[in-house]
Amino acid sequence: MRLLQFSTSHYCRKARLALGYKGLSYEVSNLTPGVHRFKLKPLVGLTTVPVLLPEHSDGPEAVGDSTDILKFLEQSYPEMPLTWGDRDRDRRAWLLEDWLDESIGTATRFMYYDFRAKEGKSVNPSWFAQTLVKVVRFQYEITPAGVKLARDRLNLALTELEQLWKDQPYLVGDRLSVADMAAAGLLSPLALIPHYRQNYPWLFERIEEIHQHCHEPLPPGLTS
Ligand SMILES: N[C@@H](CCC(=O)N[C@@H](CS)C(=O)NCC(=O)O)C(=O)O
Repeated sequence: MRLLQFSTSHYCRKARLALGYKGLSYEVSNLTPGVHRFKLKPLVGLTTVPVLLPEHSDGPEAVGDSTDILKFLEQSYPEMPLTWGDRDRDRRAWLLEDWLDESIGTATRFMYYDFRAKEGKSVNPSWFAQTLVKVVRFQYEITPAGVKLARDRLNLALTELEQLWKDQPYLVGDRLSVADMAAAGLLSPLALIPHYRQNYPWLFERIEEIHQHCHEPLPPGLTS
């Protein structure tokens, strides 16, 4: 199996967490931003990473979108399940997964690139890195008004996640699920932002534990 990715993408991290949790062996190909779309569009009709190439005669040639990758892995590799096969828990886990993917993953991107352009410039002040930050801010229309909406959305989300993770280390049921994979991957960019590190220590403890379960190296900011 091969994962087409950007090494820094939090959506790709989410897919790697699921692959790692299931103990599947795979290779990664790091695509070059910009030209990536010429490779991806003919494969899956999308221009975003991650894309999984199962490289298996029985399966599809390519699976695009991190949620569909998790669904594909769940169906094709039922060992180390990330769902239950029970209607209520599965529905809740996939609902949280979708919310984290569509709403929260976008909000963390806004906060992360706003930080990298301002007080977080020192993370990588090189001309190349700062140009990339500018391009991403332009591409996703990361404006001050959008950043404010993202901040409010994250505040609400973190209040809810704290409640869910307070009594037990799983968002749904009694073990890790697609919801935890999505949360740990898509909130990981916040680890570099001091405000979140100071105010939500429980979040980063949880992100670390999930990465350890999934044998995935820790995200920037959490690496010792
Ligand atoms: N909902 C998609 C989002 C993936 C996504 O936004 N990927 C970004 C990198 S973090 C990307 O490939 N951007 C490049 C582009 O839009 O051309 C998923 O879950 O896979």
